Amino acid sequence: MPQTYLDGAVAYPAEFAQKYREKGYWIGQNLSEFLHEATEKYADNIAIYCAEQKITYRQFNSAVDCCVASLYQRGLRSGDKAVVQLPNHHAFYIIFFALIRLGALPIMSLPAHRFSEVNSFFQQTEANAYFCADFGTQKFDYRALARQCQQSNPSLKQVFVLGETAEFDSISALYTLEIQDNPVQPIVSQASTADQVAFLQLSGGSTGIPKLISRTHDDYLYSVRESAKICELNQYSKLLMVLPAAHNFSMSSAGALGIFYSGGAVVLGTDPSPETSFTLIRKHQVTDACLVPALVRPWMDKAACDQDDILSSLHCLQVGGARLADVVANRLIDEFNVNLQQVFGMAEGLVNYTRFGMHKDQIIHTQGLKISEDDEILVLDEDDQPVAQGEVGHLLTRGPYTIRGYYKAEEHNARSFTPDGFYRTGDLVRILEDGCIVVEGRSKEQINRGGEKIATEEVEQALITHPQVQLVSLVAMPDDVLGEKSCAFVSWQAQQDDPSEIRRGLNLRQYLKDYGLAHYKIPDRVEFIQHFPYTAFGKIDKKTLVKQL
Ligand code: AMP
Ligand code: DBH
Repeated sequence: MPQTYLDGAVAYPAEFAQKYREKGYWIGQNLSEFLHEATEKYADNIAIYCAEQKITYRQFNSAVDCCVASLYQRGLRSGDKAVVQLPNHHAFYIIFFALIRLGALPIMSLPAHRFSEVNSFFQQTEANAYFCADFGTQKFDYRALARQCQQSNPSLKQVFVLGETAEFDSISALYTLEIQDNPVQPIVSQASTADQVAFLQLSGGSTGIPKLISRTHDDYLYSVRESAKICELNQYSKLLMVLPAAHNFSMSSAGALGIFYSGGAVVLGTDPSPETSFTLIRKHQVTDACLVPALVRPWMDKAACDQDDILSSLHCLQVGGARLADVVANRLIDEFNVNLQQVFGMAEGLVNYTRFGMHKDQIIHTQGLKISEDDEILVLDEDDQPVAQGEVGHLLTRGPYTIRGYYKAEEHNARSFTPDGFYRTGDLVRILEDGCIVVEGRSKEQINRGGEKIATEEVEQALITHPQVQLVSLVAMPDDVLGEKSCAFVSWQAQQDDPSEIRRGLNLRQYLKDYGLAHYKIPDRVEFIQHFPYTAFGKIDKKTLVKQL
């Protein structure tokens, strides 16, 4: 392990690192150099469209330099850590690259996160800075969240706000998008070397709070370059970004970084509705878009209603994050003439894509092929033995861009990784003869609500803090639109003036909001029961609960 590797991050074993370098996967470039290279090649191309603003690569890179100097002036240093929770706005990319160029570590929070999650990021990392919006697009006051986090985390010294700053520092004051006659002298890059951790990505979490995923420059950029090739991006590509920008899919599959690698443009939108998205697609002649399955139907409905052939105008529509129903994939291709690409990935690493030249059946019924021939894939049964070819089993993986352990999670890592470094993804898959992977379900306790992952244990732990809740269990229920929704089974300690069950359910949901859980984690349904079913081992039997739905 390199001596200076970030504390708490699990490094790749030396022999694997050597192999990945020899094979040309890891090229020794860090993300700061990556942006410099893009700027040298594509200086006058537009990199980002954000509302009425157009930002060239030259402006982008100089804004990053300017931001590095400002952050340095305000006391941020190499080795610092910062939780970044910003809406889809150019500030997000500028802050991300500025922190990296400064040698500080961004922690990629999503706008939907609330106190429970954001606070846990500070607790786990002792981050000393927080970048947030005033209200973002969610009518939620992130400055109040900042104050709450400051109270419980003495490490948090600096808060930077986009918009109305209140008592905090201003993000807009950190940089300008104008090219200056006398530019700020850029601070010599303090970015970590390519083999070191570049930033912390988040998992949807399968137990408790989301886990932190340390990604190195080398491994991340390998996946970005290969993804950009698979997605056939070039300097004329324009990618619509209406999913949260910090998500791993949005960042790297091929995402904004794939676009920056290719010299194309990211078109930012803060709302994924078809109305807003179609307007942006038309205005900017967008070529590519990435969506979660839950957004596909409203997009199709709007296009059908308006007899609009906008979807077929795209070079590619990517869908990933949760299983896309085969019938929907079929409709996209047959009725809407879409060049569809399914994307099955995870912030931990492994990403699979259907390829453009594939047979229609492969694009509709599978989640495609892995990126790298050195993505090692195992499909195992309950006893960790390989299943027969084509059979369903647990997916485990190891490779040149898949982590070897979560950040500071030794105990959990012992369960989620095999001793020889395979990641237990928790997904149930099947590998077809042509090598394509099909996702059949999940074995881990996670609900996938239209691509937003809910760790059941986290919501259960929040519910159980309610004084009248005795026992809880959160399960997935099938949903036509979102794929899955959540239902909480609750046993309730009755009191004399107990409200009706409906009122109780409403109160519980409000309780969870006040507790600080993200909105998408609040159970869609609450069922009150007297007795829980148990397995032979004495655990609550979720399978039987699901049957009661
Ligand atoms: P995370 O570990 O939070 O990054 O979430 C990754 C998980 O999302 C995967 O392990 C899958 O369970 C799920 N997922 C992502 N893409 C797809 C897809 N195209 N089809 C089915 N499940 C998916
Ligand atoms: O769901 C995911 O985490 C995901 C989906 C598609 C992902 O991380 C990715 C592509 O890179």
